Amino acid sequence: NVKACIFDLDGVIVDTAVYHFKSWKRLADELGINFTLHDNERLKGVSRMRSLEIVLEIGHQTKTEAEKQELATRKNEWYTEMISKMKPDEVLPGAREFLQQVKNAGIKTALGSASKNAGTILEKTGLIPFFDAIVDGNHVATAKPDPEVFLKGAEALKIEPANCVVFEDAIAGVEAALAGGMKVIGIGSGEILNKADLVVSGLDKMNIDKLNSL
Ligand code: B16
Ligand code: MG
Repeated sequence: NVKACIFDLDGVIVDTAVYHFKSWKRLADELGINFTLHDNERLKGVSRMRSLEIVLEIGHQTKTEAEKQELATRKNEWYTEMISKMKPDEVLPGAREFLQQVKNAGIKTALGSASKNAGTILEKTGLIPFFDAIVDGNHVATAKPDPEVFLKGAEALKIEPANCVVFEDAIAGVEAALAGGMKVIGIGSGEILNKADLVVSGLDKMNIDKLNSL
């Protein structure tokens, strides 16, 4: 008896990883760091500051706290410039349709994202009306794999964690959901997300029957 679905944003509902990559790449180029698309995998689901630290680690560079703030801000300015142009057709296949099915089934929905830019992305893609609650990087103190972001989502919906299902594409996110006592559906590869209760390649492969079969 699933009463709420909590969705991660990047990698589940939209693919903003490409914009994150372009802006981290631009910063890395300026710093003389060779940052590849493969390296970018390590940044998925991870906070902005931790992402910067990973980029610096790849380049064997150290920066002061103040320098890191400045670099993270610069990356975010390029990133927000790109996402300000996002359109509703950038929603991943099946995501809007599944959100609608969930709503029609009387199941509550929340967003549980690490991004501080989640509000802008939902607005530009026209997805705000699909969510009963939005919890993002602006509302949490601890990052995934800590369950805080999902527990806050459940609390906002007034649903017990045991009756919530989380949709996640990152290992840290799957761990966060399990740590919060929730069921989790992995979006992506079953090999990587092997702790999830079920793994599908995308929300286009989801339906209410699969949700209730958990
Ligand atoms: P921002 P999610 C995460 O979103 C991204 O996967 C991750 O790559 C990014 O660093 C993080 O948001 C923070 O984003 O810089 O916009 O605050 O997957 O948790 O929806
Ligand atoms: Mg994600």
